[in-house]
Amino acid sequence: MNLTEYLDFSDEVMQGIKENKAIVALESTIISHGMPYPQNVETAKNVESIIRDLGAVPATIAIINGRIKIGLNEEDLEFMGKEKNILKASRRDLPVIISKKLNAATTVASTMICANLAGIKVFVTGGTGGVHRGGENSFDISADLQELAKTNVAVVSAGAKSILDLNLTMEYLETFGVPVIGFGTDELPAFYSRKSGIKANYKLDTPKEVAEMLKVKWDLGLEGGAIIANPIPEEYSMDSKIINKAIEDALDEADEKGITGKEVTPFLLSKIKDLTEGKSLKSNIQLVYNNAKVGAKIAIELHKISD
Ligand code: PSU
Ligand code: MN
Repeated sequence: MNLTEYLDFSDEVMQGIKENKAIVALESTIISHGMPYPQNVETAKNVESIIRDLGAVPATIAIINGRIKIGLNEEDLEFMGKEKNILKASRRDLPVIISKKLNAATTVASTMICANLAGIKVFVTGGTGGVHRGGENSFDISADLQELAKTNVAVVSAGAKSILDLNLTMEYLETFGVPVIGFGTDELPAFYSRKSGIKANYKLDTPKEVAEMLKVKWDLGLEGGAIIANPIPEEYSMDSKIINKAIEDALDEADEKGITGKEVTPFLLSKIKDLTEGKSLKSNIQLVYNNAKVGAKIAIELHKISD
């Protein structure tokens, strides 16, 4: 396959590749389905600036008119944040969305796929999908986990939120050989709060250590990604009682309304935001910024030691 048959690189990303800079992938589901307008676009732009200021190049990924965009310009970002009919594309959705020339935001899974096609090794987001609560009966297990098992892209996140069953998610990742690294912490962070009560697999303290780990993993042919779980800064973390109550109520409502499939995560995120009067959104934005800082540094370190 000729890459240009499907992929469009933005001028900025093209330039970055030419200048031999580290590139950092960013997803778009968080823009189109994870946050309301206009905070979504504002956040996306700020995340890109943080990455640029650290000397790496941001590449936000989305599907526009069936083209895989590696890097979005301002107009594209605005479109992804404002337009109502943007689909949500995970792995299974890509073939139809691309062949039918549709518009779609990419999830963690499909962003990993596109980043990998573009040769990008580090990807920054807020939170990944996982095994949902009750997943042992519903089989609601995000395709993100399978992607982490097979695609060589590292994902920097703030851990997983308790709309998921964190223990089942960790078990699943263990089975599929995906390392879950606590960045500067022994504990798996729980997205809105720093603590989950669950241990991460390993604690690594610096971007360099993470980069060295990734190099070893991929040098040895150990396919798949890794989760670099970076706790939300203390000052933005939420009281776990308040956030857990909001999560419980949102889960109950999703149940009553019979929400299933790919609607579940966006529904829960938006409910939680309403139930916390926007506090969860504030935390969500800040944790993404914090992940962007760590992700850019990891990408730079990895770029230095990659051939
Ligand atoms: N978790 C968040 N914010 C998000 C998502 C997850 O805190 O925006 C998005 C990501 O794009 C993730 C997707 O890949 O939801 C997972 O959806 P599902 O559970 O349907 O696989
Ligand atoms: Mn699901």
